[in-house]
Amino acid sequence: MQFIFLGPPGAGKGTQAQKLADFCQVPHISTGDILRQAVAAGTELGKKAQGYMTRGELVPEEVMLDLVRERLQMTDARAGWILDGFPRTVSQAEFLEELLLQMEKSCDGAINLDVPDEVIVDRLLGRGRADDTEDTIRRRLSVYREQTEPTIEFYRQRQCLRVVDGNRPVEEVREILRNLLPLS
Ligand code: B4P
Repeated sequence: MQFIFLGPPGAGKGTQAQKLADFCQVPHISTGDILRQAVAAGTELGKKAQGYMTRGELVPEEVMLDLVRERLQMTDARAGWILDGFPRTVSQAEFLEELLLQMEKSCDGAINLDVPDEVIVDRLLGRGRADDTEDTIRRRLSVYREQTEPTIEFYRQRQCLRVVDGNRPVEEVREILRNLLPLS
């Protein structure tokens, strides 16, 4: 089972991807979490990523592609995964498609959590992470519109896009997502 979470910052990707991964008993792979852990540990990866994250920009492609390739090839990911935060550009989506092909796997669904901008700003200001200041949130939203939104069309064309209303209580979104699973 391989699912991808798309959607704007604060749409609830991290929240729902974790729940779905627990339910399906596969790893929740969040590129944002991996980068934040690297920043906290002061690793080379963290040093490269920190400035981009604080400014609300995407971390460069050459860093992200190696990171995702290595993570998806780990033993615990063999039976499947829920991927959250990747792809964030069409070129990341093309990379993932090629990688899955090489690994003889496929994507079972790309879930786009749909949430209006005003709700996103309120949610993220309430969360209060280091990159959740109003200026950074606005920047992340504009980066999302320019660079990430085109990935929705990419998956629509491949007929694996599922659009889910993310502007509902957490438990309602969780139920909608469980009902998308082939085994439920
Ligand atoms: P991410 O960690 O992916 O963060 P996010 O998009 O802001 O949050 P998410 O949608 O997961 O929201 P959450 O569930 O937490 O990225 C952070 C940064 O890392 C990026 O800006 C970029 O710099 C870098 N990065 C990551 N991946 C990259 C890539 N592939 N390429 C380049 N750079 C990359 O929910 C947000 C809040 O809403 C929480 O407080 C939650 O409790 C609340 N919430 C969730 N669902 C709710 C609901 N249904 N109702 C009410 N509140 C809800």
